[in-house]
Amino acid sequence: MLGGDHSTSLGAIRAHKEHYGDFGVLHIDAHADLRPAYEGFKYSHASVMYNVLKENLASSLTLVGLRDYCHQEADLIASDNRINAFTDRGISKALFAGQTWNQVCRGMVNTLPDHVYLSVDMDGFDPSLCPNTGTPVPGGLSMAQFTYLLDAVVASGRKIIGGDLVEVAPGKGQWDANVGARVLFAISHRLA
Ligand SMILES: [Mn+2]
Repeated sequence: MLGGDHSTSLGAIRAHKEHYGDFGVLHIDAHADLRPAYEGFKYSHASVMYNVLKENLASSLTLVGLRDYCHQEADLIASDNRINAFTDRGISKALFAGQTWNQVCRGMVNTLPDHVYLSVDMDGFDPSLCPNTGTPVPGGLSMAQFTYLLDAVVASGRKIIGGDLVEVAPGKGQWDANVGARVLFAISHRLA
């Protein structure tokens, strides 16, 4: 599914639940998107994963690249055992201390059940790859880290049953769209 802002993933995930039953969500994003509401609106891009959990659409949620979140979201991450968070800070810390990207990815993959729905917010990447996305945040994944992670999911025997790419805003010169197209291509090649 190609977005649109991140609120659009909810419909796609509902449809996958109906068709596939149980799966976990691998959520790549600078944000947790776990707010009960944003400025009073319950179905905004900032609440999409809150709604996924609230509607019991996913058995687990694995957040990767998280680096901008509020206290309320941190509390939910700490208290809901369906949520596994790999913050940008935690990832960097592991890499700086000598862990390999392969080891870090294995930790992420281990949190996933057999069936995986992939939700990719463009702002999960380093902003040099998405300068025109709505809410860019310093830090984030490189393209190579992203494709390596997807390969690690597939190599583990898990199946990526579907996915989405959201929050791509072309901007002047179309650079974000160029990257977005390549991200979409990378996802499509790894679907079960
Ligand atoms: Mn998002």
